[in-house]
Amino acid sequence: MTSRIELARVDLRGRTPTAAELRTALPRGGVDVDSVLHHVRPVVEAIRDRGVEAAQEFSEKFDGVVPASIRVPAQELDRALDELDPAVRTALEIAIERTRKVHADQRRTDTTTEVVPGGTVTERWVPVERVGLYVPGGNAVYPSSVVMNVVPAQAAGVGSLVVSSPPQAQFGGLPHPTILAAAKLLGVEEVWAVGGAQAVALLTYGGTDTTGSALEPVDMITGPGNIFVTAAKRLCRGLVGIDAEAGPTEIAILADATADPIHVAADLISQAEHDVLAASVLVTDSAALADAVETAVNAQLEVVKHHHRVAEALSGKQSGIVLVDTIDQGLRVVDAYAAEHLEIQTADASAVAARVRSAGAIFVGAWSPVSLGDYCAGSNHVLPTAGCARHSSGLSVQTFLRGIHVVEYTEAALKDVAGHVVALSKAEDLPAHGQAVQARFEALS
Ligand code: HSO
Ligand code: ZN
Repeated sequence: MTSRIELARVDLRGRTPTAAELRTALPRGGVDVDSVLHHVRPVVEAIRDRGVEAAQEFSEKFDGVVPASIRVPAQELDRALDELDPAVRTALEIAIERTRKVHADQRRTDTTTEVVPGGTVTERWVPVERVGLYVPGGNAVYPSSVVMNVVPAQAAGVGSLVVSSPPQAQFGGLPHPTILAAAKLLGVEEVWAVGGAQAVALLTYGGTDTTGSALEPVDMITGPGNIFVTAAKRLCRGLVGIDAEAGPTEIAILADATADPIHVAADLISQAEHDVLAASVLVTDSAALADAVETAVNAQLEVVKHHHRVAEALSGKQSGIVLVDTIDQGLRVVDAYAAEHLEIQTADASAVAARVRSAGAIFVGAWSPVSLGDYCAGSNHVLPTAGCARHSSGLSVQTFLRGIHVVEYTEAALKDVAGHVVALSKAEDLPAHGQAVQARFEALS
């Protein structure tokens, strides 16, 4: 018998808080990335200055093992795939197929706009050249995250992809075999056995492996990681592009009295399983549902494998139940919260979902749980956390594309607009700008 947990309650019934007030009233955690920057900066600088030699020292210190070669030999990728559990292989193949289907539809086409006769602007979408995908070790092994990062990059046309994951002592200094197998299944041939902040730095600066092969720096780094990985991304940003600073996972569920409390409880628990800092929030207009969910959570906790992690996440200040008067008010709450994952479990869930403005991904109705999206829906599971869904989207083909404007004007078209360029350049006290246009039409005086 384990002790009963209580979900914190925020009672908004009879109140009309503004969006700003809601943001502070709602349960939300937070990770203080700044607080570890001083630990991470020396790691990044050591890799910048001493490359692989320093990376190997950090692997020994933090992972307790030094890989023979940071570049994982090709035969190890083959072996990992050969030895992969067939049921997992089939599931990964289904996940890859569905994710590819959705992401193929995200591809952009170039557009050419004829602004005036003889003056065009073309927007050309060009993939990032080389991308590093970080895959964490630690609490869980995430081959699904390999799929979610690699598929959009490949669909965008990224030519060169490297996966980096911590070396593991129990696997002789190689990354987890399921990660190697997932990379191979996706056609990624370059995998490095390096993790943590040192992986982010090595992807940024590159180096030469102990076997003499070059570890080429990347242009962009994507993929989740712990606070140290996030801090390293923050320090390397600029030299490389990054996807986002991923925080602990979040689920919010907007539910009414028609929802099944057992399903709601199971979904809240499912994301709490990731991390003691994960957030699970129920927003409901039904006090009876709130009570039933709390009872169901406690019943299910008795049999949950990662009991301590889940119980800590659910009883943390970042999780809880928000009581509202109506689903309309609930919509204002979930918009202000801007969850990474938002489930709608109400009557007429599609209509309610259509009114949501802010969420990383929305899961509609009783048969679309977040775990489906984590693996096999076809959607991407790398999503904005910590309220960033108010301004950002999840990983997509677009993440890996750069839009380049290509400007092409004829002499006549330039001449026609020259006076306006000159006027604006004078207004900004940058007359040489105007002169660059005028010089084409009159001799310099
Ligand atoms: N829910 C996580 C993704 C994940 N779940 C991977 C299971 N494996 C963040 O969206
Ligand atoms: Zn998950």
